Amino acid sequence: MPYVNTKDILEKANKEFYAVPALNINNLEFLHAIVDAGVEEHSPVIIETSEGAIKYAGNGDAKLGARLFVSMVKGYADTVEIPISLHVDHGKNFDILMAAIQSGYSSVMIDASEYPFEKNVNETKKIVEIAHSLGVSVEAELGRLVGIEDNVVVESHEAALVDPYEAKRFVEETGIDFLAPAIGTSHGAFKFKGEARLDFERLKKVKELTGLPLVLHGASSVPEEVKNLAEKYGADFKGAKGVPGEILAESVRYGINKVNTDTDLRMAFIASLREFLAKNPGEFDPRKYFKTPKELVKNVIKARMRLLGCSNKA
Ligand code: TD4
Ligand code: CA
Ligand code: ZN
Repeated sequence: MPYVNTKDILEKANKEFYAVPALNINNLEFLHAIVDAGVEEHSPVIIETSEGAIKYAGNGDAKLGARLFVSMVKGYADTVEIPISLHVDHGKNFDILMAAIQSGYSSVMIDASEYPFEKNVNETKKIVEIAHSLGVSVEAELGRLVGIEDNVVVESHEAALVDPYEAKRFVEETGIDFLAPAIGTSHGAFKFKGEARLDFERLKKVKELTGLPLVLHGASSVPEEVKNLAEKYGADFKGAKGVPGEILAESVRYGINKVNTDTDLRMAFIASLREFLAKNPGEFDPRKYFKTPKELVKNVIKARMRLLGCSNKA
């Protein structure tokens, strides 16, 4: 069961009340770790790439990056038994979205959430029309992630979070396939100053009014053991704090089906790489020094798959 539409993975998750992690990559090594985790857990896998990742992979050329990612993921998917999809994360640039759709991505996120409601609807609709005509599914976002998004500081006030009645209208007017409602998370390693808290009342209401598969952005947990390992070998991650596992599990009970995760993978990789290099100062073969980082990234993903309930759902 190789390369599939993200919508198929998420509609099954929605029906059966679990979530699937959507895992960001920039290069081949993280893809290895993700696919190995999916195979070992017998879990479906969603790979996602930001616009920055697409440009990076194409060495500055987004069209090339999109083509390379599609051939890498499709080629890889053909060799395994689990369903794998490829998604554009936080798409804002029309040309990059078109390049991804035309290259064969299985889904895209159009992120026009910084605009007023009507403009968000119109921008999203435009992408839905093109994407659906080519069998590509679409995610959109309502509200803003708390913290810094698009270089704008978003305070943790109500206005930044999703309005459930707007969500219902948004879904009806745009025809999107899955929705990311802002409920209090943020990207990166520093999510909460005090106690971690998400707005589950809002989440429940959005689910009740839309019924769609829902996406949680900024969902990394910053595992204590990963943070400690990195700091033992020289990293400075003071104050780093993620969404605790119990809160993620609770969000799945209230209707989250896609859990976006990038920071945890980056941190696991760097923690293990620091350790390896500290212990093997003479090593300079990338195939050797990337081995333990890939292993730790894989283990972090496997733990997440078990937590979200997608193990053995492939
Ligand atoms: O959407 N994401 C991943 C964000 C990826 C950012 O990529 P660039 O650096 O290329 O812009 C998430 O919601 C995951 O958030 P988290 O930081 O919690 O893993
Ligand atoms: Ca946004
Ligand atoms: Zn995100």
